[in-house]
Amino acid sequence: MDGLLNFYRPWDHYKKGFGSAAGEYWLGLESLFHLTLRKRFEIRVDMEDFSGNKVFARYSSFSIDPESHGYKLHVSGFTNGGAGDGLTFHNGQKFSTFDKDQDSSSRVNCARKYLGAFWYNSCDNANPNGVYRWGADDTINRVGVEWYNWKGRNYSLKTISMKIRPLDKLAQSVEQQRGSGLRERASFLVLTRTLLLSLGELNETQHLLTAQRLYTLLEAPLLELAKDDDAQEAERPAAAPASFSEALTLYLNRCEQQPGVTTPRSKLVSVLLLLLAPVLTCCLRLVLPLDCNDIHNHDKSRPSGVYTIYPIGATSAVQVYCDMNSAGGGWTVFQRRMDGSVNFYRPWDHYKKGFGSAAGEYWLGLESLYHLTLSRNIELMVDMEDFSGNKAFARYSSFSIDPESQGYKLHVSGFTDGGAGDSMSHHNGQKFSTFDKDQDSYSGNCARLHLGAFWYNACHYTNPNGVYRWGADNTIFAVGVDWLRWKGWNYSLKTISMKIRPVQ
Ligand SMILES: [Ca+2]
Repeated sequence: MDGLLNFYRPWDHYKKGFGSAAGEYWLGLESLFHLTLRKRFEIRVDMEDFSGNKVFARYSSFSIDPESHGYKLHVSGFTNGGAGDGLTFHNGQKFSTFDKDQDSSSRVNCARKYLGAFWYNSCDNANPNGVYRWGADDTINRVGVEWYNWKGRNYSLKTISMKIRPLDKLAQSVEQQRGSGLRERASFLVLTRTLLLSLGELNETQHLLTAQRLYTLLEAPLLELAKDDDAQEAERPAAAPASFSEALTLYLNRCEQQPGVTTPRSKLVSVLLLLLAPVLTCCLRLVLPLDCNDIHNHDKSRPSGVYTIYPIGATSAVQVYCDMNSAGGGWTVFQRRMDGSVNFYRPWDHYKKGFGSAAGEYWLGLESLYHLTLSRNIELMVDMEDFSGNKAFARYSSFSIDPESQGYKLHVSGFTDGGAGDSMSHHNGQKFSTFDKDQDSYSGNCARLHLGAFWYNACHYTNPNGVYRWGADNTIFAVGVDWLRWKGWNYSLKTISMKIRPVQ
């Protein structure tokens, strides 16, 4: 739905599930198997393109076999909702991931070739777990979030969701209740998260955690509150509210009925603020550090971790990971890959503003980076690790980028080898490129060709924002998280982090 989550993942992730129910996610094959085990299920696939057109495909029968049978898919009874039949082609196929090839192609590993995970045949009519390519793109054939029968091989959908429900009526109503509970919880999480985002200070993960904590905190008292109010009114039967949303509605109605009481919405906000106070207080700082080096200089005992810095002044609070250990510490990390959780194939405005979570994978943002390197001498360190536990680094004594008006042009020099070799000097003097803003030195579009975003030349010696490919893979040339001088073009690193600090 938004291209925030990476879906190119190994078998155990697809087995257990990943992502967040409020956003992009995969439920997990094991849960799916158990859900469809005892009842007859139908499946509906809803999708939307980037022009706002919506269609669906529906199948009256859906189930999957247990893991011992490769979670084999059984789907039939197609009804066309405008999307065409993308799934019947996959009927009878086992589930395949890049590290567990159970597809029907003897020539290729479909998951590696089409950068997804699915009940691949040889290979697909639908690739819902492919790369979120933000619309039409035929640079690399068929790797997007594709539904062939509607938009062809090289159109990556804006949204797609696959949903199931039991055919049997009684079971259906139970399932609907359960579903509405989940929806209610999800919409509460979204609401609270939006509120928290407007308050600034916390990152995405913390917002979600806080929202979840608030839900837990508020659910019982509100149910209790609404129940008490009901009991006091003699003319009404004292029916206890059945759900959280019912309790919340009752509570807000009471507030509205009493004259002179603050409006329900502001009341809800004040309740949330009250509960948030400790969280916010601990985040407020007396000083506004520009970068991790400021924090490090203020107190050399502070450990590595997530801190708030202010690269563009008091209103520019942003969370970063500070490396307080490497080579004397005080490093501000502006790019980090470590577990393949975040999707890095994103448009210009995402790379300008930054994305991800400072506690995990993230990109700080070109605008912050520009301000951090402005009128100071800055050095760059790139730390990396392969899947065998080997570590290496490359260090550059000078690093800066130009403003957006100059395409955030890169200036990097003064290489010192920490075993990784020099893959950055090749990019010196290049502007930053994303798939939707080609400023590279190649006739084609390097970002689309290498599924990343970087100071591409023609095109790269390193692709730190490429596809997290979990190690060696030469199926598609140089699209991984590569560092040419250490592991070549077809080895996607386990971790890489790019960090800066003022020259000491
Ligand atoms: Ca170009």
